[in-house]
Amino acid sequence: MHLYTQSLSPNGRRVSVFMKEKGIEIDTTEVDLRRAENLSDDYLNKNPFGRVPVLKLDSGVYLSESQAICKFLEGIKPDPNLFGIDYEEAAIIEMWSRRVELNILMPVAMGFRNITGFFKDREKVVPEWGEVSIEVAKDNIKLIESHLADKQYLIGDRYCIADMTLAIVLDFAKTVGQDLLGSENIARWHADVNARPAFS
Ligand SMILES: N[C@@H](CCC(=O)N[C@@H](CS)C(=O)NCC(=O)O)C(=O)O
Repeated sequence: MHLYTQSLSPNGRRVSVFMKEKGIEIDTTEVDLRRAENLSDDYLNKNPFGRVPVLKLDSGVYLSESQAICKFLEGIKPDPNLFGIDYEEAAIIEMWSRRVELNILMPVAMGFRNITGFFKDREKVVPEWGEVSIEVAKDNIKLIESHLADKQYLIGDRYCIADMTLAIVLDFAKTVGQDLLGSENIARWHADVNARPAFS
């Protein structure tokens, strides 16, 4: 296997933290997003959407989408379980993963991309859309704050991939000046998740 990633990017970090949770090591090539290496013909043959991360499987297949890569790695190394121990728990974790991706990760990413213009060499940037996106993320995080009032983790008393994704997104938001960690339950939950060795 070979991993193409930018380890410090939020989606790159999703795979690298997941690998640490599992104790998996994979040969890795760091892709320079600033220099648009991810938009070269060679890279687009691996992922036509031109995004990191991509995992080349031993079968020769190029797998992209960080959650899909993590799911594959869970299949290789099932312990510790992060995707659900039976179909009911797997469905609940899927629900939370999608809630986190669609309602927090996406608006934070849109905020970052449109406010900073980090990728303005390759996409249209609309700062106002960025500001609106951050407001959306701030509203949505309030729902998670309430949800965590009587729970240690998103699905209850145990950590799963949805917690990992949310913590990485909130870390990223903070580094780009959007602190969504202010409320009590989120702060307690975040300290707990961030204390995991995989996050060090
Ligand atoms: N849904 C994809 C999103 C991947 C993505 O947006 N990656 C960003 C880094 S976090 C990227 O490659 N950006 C480079 C660019 O937009 O040119 C996933 O989960 O892997």
